[in-house]
Formats: sequence, C-alpha cells, structure tokens
Amino acid sequence: MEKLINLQLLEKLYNKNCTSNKGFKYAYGTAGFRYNADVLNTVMFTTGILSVLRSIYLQNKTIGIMITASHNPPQDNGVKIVEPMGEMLDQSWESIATDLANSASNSYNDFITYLNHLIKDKGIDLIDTSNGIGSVIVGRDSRESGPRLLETVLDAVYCFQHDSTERVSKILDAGILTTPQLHYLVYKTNVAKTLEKNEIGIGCYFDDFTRAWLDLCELYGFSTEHLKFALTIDAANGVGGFQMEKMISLLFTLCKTTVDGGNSTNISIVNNDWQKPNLLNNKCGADYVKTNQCLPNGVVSNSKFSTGGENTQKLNCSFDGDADRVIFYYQDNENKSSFHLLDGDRISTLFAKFFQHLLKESGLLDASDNDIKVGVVQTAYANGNSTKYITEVLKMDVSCTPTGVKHLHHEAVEKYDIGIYFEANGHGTIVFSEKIKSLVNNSMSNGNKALKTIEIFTRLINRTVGDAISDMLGVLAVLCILNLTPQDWYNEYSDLPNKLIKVVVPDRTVFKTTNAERQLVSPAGLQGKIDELVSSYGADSRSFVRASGTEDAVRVYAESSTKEMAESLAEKVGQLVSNCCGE
Ligand code: 16G
Ligand code: ZN
Repeated sequence: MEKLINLQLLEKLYNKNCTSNKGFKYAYGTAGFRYNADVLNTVMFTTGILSVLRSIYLQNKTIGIMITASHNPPQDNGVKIVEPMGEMLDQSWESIATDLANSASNSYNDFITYLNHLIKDKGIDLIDTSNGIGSVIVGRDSRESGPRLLETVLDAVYCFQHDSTERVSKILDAGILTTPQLHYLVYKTNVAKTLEKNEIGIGCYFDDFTRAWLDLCELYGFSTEHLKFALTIDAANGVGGFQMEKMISLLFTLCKTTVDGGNSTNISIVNNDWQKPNLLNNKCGADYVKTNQCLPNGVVSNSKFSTGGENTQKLNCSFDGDADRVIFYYQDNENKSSFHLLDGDRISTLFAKFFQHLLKESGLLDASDNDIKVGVVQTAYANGNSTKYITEVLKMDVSCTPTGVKHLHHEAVEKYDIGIYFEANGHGTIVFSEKIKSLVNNSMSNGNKALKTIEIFTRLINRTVGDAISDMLGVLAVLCILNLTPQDWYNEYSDLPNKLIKVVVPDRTVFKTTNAERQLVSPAGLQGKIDELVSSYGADSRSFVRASGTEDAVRVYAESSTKEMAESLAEKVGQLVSNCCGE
C-alpha cells in the first residue's frame, strides 16, 4: 500500500473529511449513497478511494463517479460509481462500498484495517503499477452542495501518488452534467482507452446524439423546427435543462445545413432555473408529475397549440433532477380529470410497437435462422394493461424483474437482442445485442429504410443507462415516423386504475419477496391473506407488497377495474400489513 498511497496525506485528509459524522451508518443502495448533504463527506471520501482501487483492479479502466440525488429535495445529495462500460457498480462491490464507508465512519484505524483487507482480498496490485494507477471521471448535478462534495472526492483521489515515479491517479472533473451523460462519457473514454484532457469530453455526447437525430430527420424528411407537435420540456430546475438547451442550439445550427433553416421552434423548456438550486424538483419534474398525476408548475393545459395558423398538438414531458428519467403527458383543458400521463410503461409499449414494425419491414424476421429475440422488461409496478397489451396485442415477450434499474438492464441484456426496459417512473432505455447490430450492418447496403432506422436508433438511444434527453428524442422520432399524435399514443390501451400507498412498519426487513417482488415469503401467512382479499375484488385485480429500497417503509400497490376498488384494495392490503406487524 505504501508505494501507491501517500499514507501521511491519507490520514490528514481523512481527518479533514471523515470526522464530522462519526458513527453514522451508511448503505450503498439501489442508487448509490443518498442522504442529507450534511452527512455525506465520509462517503464521498471513501467512494473516491474505492473508485481508484476499482480502476486499478480492472487494469486501469476509467471509472465514473456521479454526485447527485436525482429527484430528491435540494438539501439531499448522493454519489454512485459507474463501471467502465457505463453500467451501474458491480453488485458484489456494493457491500464493499458500504463496509468501507462504515469503517471510515468508525475510526481511522478501522478504515486502514478494512482498506488493507480489501486490497489483499481482491489482489489489487499497488506495487507493480505499470498498467497505470487508476483513472476516474467525476461529474455532478446542479445542487448547492455539489462543489463541496466534489472537493472531498478530489482529496481522496489525490492520496494516490506513486512515491518513486511521482505519478498521480488521473482524474477528470467533467463538471455539471446529467447522470446519463456521465455514464456515456465513461463508456466512450474506455472505448477510446484514453483520459487525456481535451481528447474525450462531453462534446462526444452531443456529437453522437445530434448526429443520430439528424440522420433520422434526413431519412424521414422531418426536422427539429417543424415537428408535428409543440413540446414543452419541464427540466425540474435541474441540469437536464441547460444540457438540453445546448443540444437544441446545436441541432438548429447543424439543421441549417441539412433542412430549410429558420429558427422558429416548437420546443420550449420551462423550470430551467438550474442556477437556483433551492428550486430543484420543487413542484416540478418527473417524480412530482408521476406521483401527483398533475401538471407541474409552469406547464399550462390545452392540448392544442397554434403555430402559423395551424393547430398543432401539444405534448409535455418532465425530466427528473439529473435527467435520467422522462415521462410525457398532456391535459386537454383546465379540468384535472383531462390529464393524461404517458409514463415509462407507455414509452415501453411505444418502442415495442415501433421495433416490431421495423423488424417486419426490414425482412430480418424472414430468415428463420436469425432467431431475433425482442422483448420488454418491466417491474411489478407496470400497469397490468400494459403487460396485456404487449403480450396479447403485440404478441411480444415480457419479463418481470425486481425494482431497480440494474435488474431490468441486466435482464434486457441477457435475454434479448432488442431489449426494451422502462420502469413506470420513466427510467429506462433500449439495449441492442452485438448480434442484431451486426445483422443490421451486414444487410444494410440494399437501401432498406427499416434497417437503416434500426441502425440509427442504436446510436440515438443511450446504451448505458436511462437518459431523459436521448429517450425523449427517441419518442419524438417514433411519433413522427409512425405519424402518431399524443392522443393516438395514449389510446393504444387504457390503464387499469391503480393505487400505491406507503405503510410505516417497525421493521421493513421482515418483508421478503419472491417472483420478482410479486409475492411475499415472509412474514409467514401474509401472502395467503392478500391472495384471498385480491380474489374477492374480481379478475382484473392485483396487489403486491415490498419493502422500499430507499425509504424506511413498505410499499403496497393495488390495481383493479375501478378507481374506488383499487383504492379500497390498497387500503385493505395496507391494513393486513399493519395488523401483521402488530401481532
Ligand atoms: C431507486 C432506483 C429506481 C427505483 C426506486 C425504487 C435506480 C437508479 N434507481 O431510485 O429505479 O424505481 O429506487 O424506490 O436504480 P423504492 O425501493 O423506494 O420503491
Ligand atoms: Zn434520476
């Protein structure tokens, strides 16, 4: 350890960063560490250390660190580690991240002891560093605590200094950017095998995605200026708004060379005060709209919009605070009952319909030995009618996994050549296997438009993780290509009425599930009672109970053929949960 870690500096910076919240218990959860920003210094320090070690362990591949608390309120923050190909941290290292943080929270001695154990246990070579001594990219969202927490991460990385060669670990501060941009940047850096300043920067994100969008515009003859509808983007007063602004201005600059110029745009951004961090996610953003099923601040009702004498459909979408989620919606008039939500389930079904159509058109399905597997991955929260629509109308395969993007992503990669996954909350993407990419590329020379479209979509969609900007462009493109209005999209199927409630219990860890969280195995006997209750609500009814991974509570979901029945079922299942804890 001595050769690569400057122990004197380590102790000094540990004392600077890790002593204000002694004894606090941290846990690396579904979305990394996420707490009130006041208690985060210790985990910022240990996450910095762990990321460099992970990089050395993976033969010096570049690792990402994202400082964000997504849709949480402004006073929170968090941190998560991004793997070299842009994935979430390997699950077996999540508990290491937790243990390292808690050892540092205990004492310097515990921290050093655990660090030594980790280095030995994983065989991390800190003596022969000919491969390099670690490389890390760090990004952050627009929160006020971001710069302070970034300093702590930098402190940690500076502890890695080779005493004889005087080399230090490479770190690139990528500044304020969206979570999916950071994932993409890490992926591109590893593909290019370099982390030299000015070589790979966030410019690659804009280049790649605008190129793909413009290729589609050219192929289908639509343009950014003349979309068939007016789009309002609610940026949650977060980082997505200003990155989207950059994207739009680039699209318009580039557009002038390919289409008929003009600056009029049907795209507008509201809730774009990212420089006022106290407004972040406040009465706006994807989580607010999805939870409250209503328009956010700053978005007005009315599905029609007048441009140049023509009535255009109006469509809205909301990003979350770090722009890895997007949901769409429209509202016909002032009456809240005319609010129509197009959430993650709807995005999945739209993409599923689209790719089914493209595959038929492409001729790829005609060759039986191609055996292309296309499917949708959902969680138990997906509306029952979306699942029915995919299996019965589209006749496509659906898989169900536990909540949390890493589970859906993994299933989509393992099971499908075109794997479409979205959580109902709007987080998701599409993954394309190497097989489908090479089938498409090998057959593309014959001018087949559908094949060319699939090829462009492999570039328009962020392969690494759910991305509000890229998913939004994908949805807009599909609506244009299939010539669908927002209303057509909404009318593909109707949602079953549903209700989600939260029950606070003394110990949520006793709630253990199986079958992708759809059934309880513990507490004993509770599932039987839920089943009995559900069956009394008729055939369309369903309910499940799971412990939250992010809050100290149990969640109860219910759906049924009417709103009243869904609400009553949720309430009664909630009572069963409370009663069983009281017994
Ligand atoms: C996290 C997950 C999200 C999931 C939510 C469930 C990621 C990046 N985020 O925010 O996908 O829907 O947790 O929260 O995986 P819950 O366990 O409290 O219901
Ligand atoms: Zn997010």
